[in-house]
Amino acid sequence: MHQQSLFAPAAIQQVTTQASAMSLLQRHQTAKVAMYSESGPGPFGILQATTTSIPGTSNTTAAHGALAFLLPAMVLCICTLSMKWLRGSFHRSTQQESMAMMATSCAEIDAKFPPLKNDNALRAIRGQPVDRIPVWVMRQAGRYLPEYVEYTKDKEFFSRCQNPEVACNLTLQPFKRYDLDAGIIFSDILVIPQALGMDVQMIKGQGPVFTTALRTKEQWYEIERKLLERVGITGVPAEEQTNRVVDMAGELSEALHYVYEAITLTRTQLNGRAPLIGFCGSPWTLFVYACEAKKTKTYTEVSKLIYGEPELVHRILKVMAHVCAQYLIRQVKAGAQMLQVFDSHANVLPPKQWAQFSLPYLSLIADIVKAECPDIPMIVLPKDAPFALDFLAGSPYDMVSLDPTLDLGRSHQKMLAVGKGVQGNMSPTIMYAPTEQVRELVRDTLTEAFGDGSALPQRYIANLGSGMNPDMDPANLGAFVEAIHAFGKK
Ligand code: 1CP
Repeated sequence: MHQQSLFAPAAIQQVTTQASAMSLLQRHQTAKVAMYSESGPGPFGILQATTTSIPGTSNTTAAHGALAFLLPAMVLCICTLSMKWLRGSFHRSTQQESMAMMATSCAEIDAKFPPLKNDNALRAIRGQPVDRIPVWVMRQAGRYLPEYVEYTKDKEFFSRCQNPEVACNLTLQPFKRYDLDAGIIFSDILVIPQALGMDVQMIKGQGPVFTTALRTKEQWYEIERKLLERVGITGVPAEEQTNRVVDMAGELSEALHYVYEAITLTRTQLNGRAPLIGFCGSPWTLFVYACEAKKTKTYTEVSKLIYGEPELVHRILKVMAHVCAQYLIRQVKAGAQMLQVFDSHANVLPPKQWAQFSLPYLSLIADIVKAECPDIPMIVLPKDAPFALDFLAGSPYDMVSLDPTLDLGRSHQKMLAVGKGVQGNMSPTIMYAPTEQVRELVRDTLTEAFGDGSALPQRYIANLGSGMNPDMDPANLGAFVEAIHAFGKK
């Protein structure tokens, strides 16, 4: 297996150097400041002008002294300003502060549902002891199951997501076969662009296709204008639209009521068998889909925009992040017991650009969600972007879902050291092995990562590094789940 370096690449070391001057701030906030420092013109232009002078290359002692005195204050000030920009208007910050005071605990929501009989996945995220290694897999509801194919043959993809009863049945299907430790609500990450007014179709053999690619400022202004119109606000100058949309993100996310209904129904019908996972796509990933409009190998259009029009991209990402956060909060209130944010297109960006265009928005989502629902466990999946682990060690997420290129044992140790956990990361290709060999492969991977199983690993959830494929044998998922559960049992 490829050995991922435990040493941070240069971009991360730069972040760390700058962060050391900011001990007054939380780690993830410091990381954000450093990340913004090279985001070019736009909302973070001021950060660029200031933080690029940080590294301490000045020749005179006087300058050093002044810098040492001024730097923390300057950075604190800049950080506050940039956070204000990300969070929306000053008015919005005040609104969020009062929201935090009315925070909803998971216990309040739990009281409305059947008691949870298997809480191993939640215990793992919280760092509590588990009875067995918890396991679930991505796309556990999907086309590899004959009953899924049969049940969905006359139902268009998004109509399945929009019908709470159908979404509930699909979520529960894999539980009839497997002893899973979590279920993920049947939906799709692309329901958010749809809720923002974009037309997305799921085309057989092609995947998601957007009727109109989102590539210009004018298109985005029009989307914002229509969103505001939907909530009864008209006549706002284009430059002020973004903050107004951010202010209305909660109301706008009500368009996804069918997901919340599906969650409430599914959690009730799961009857405490395992926790239910709510999810969304990361703003970056959603933007890639909207901008490219259809499958691409080159990511030409989105790359042109991040380098050519970073301000526009940040503007779009900011709105998406606020809508994602409000969407997740509503999923929790509807009954979701843990959350996962899929940054499925993390691999499109080099580390430095990922730190500018994805990480701040991932962090913003978790900050907003946790201000409202402080004890909700949150997992983030930076797909095929092993470098992201170092950045996420300082983020508000509780657990990082690893891709198969990362060394499981070392990544686990690294995250344990910062009070976080890991999920994953077995290669989905093991599902193509003969069934007996699947068991061996699981056993070997777990032994290599965690020893002989005399003590079960803390803060670990087993999963594949990415989702089940339609041509995988359902029997092999059964063997996978059983082998995970057998680990450490004599
Ligand atoms: O008809 C079908 O079965 C189509 C396959 C399928 C399924 C089962 C799609 C199309 N979406 C889903 C449901 C889905 N999507 C779930 C719930 C089911 C479960 O996991 O048990 C979840 C969590 C998703 C999330 C999702 N959708 C992601 C993130 C996960 C990942 O794979 O990175 C992404 C990228 C999508 C977009 C998407 N949905 C579907 C396709 C074909 C795609 C494009 C994938 C790509 O670009 O490679």
